[in-house]
Amino acid sequence: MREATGHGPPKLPLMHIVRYRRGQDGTPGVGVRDDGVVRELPVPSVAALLRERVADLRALLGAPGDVVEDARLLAPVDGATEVWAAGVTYLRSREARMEESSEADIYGRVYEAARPELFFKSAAWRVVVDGEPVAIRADSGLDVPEPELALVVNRFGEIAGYLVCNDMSSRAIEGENPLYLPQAKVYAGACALSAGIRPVWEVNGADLAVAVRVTRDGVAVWSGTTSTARLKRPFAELVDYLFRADHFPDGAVLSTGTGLAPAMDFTLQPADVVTIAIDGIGELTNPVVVGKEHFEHQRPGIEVESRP
Ligand code: DO4
Ligand code: MG
Repeated sequence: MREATGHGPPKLPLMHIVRYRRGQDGTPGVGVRDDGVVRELPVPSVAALLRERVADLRALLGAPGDVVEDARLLAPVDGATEVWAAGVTYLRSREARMEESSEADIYGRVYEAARPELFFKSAAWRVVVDGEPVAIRADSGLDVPEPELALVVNRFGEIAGYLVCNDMSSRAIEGENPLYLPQAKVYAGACALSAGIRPVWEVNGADLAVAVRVTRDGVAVWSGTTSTARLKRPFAELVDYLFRADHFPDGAVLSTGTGLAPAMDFTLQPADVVTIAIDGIGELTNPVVVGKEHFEHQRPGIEVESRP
């Protein structure tokens, strides 16, 4: 894991699909970043890539165009792509929820049930990327990052790639009443994704090490590791349930749930720095802020600008 400073360019030595803004004229674009070099792709958006089948996406990525100098990486989703998340897919998440909740039984039941817990997490334009702040709600007193592997799914329901996701959560609000889940999970600065999509044909997502570290004044105050091999449900099952009763014309990101949760006496504080690393996928580092004020500049169709 690189130093969790929350600053500096994301380290992406492997091949990733990226969205970027050119330093020179500010024009946005989509490209392939390989060994630190971004080359442009002849498409207007990541959403356009997710309208293609995986075989066609692979062919497109095989022939990138010119090198883009001084590309600043943006959140890896745009258009009508939605971010969804699965819950209670690891034993550790089940245990942690049962400990925090006034309704412990429902978490035990959903862990065992055929139908997974799936919930809407974010519109594309609200997603923050590596280096930008994530938030804790001003009206919550118990807050955690949730380090998760996210599936990038095209409009046909095929897994096209992987991302690192931080599914920021208010344990206080969810724990008070599970019907408050949307408020615990969906608010300004609650969804962070790593900058680059790892193409599915380049990496096997089934047994990847997931690591989290939270630093406070440079000192680690919580860290943990797990593996995607501990996920209770196959990726295909999660995607199947997501696509059962809806269309995703620009594809979807489906975060697969957390296998890491701190003890109940831990809560995030402003100025903490959260770093999540998933082997073969990437890293995601975000400083923590409190409240919605930090996200006033976010607008549909306008990417989140980096803050100094
Ligand atoms: O049940 C509530 C949410 C669970 C979740 O986000 C997770 O397990 O990762
Ligand atoms: Mg989660």
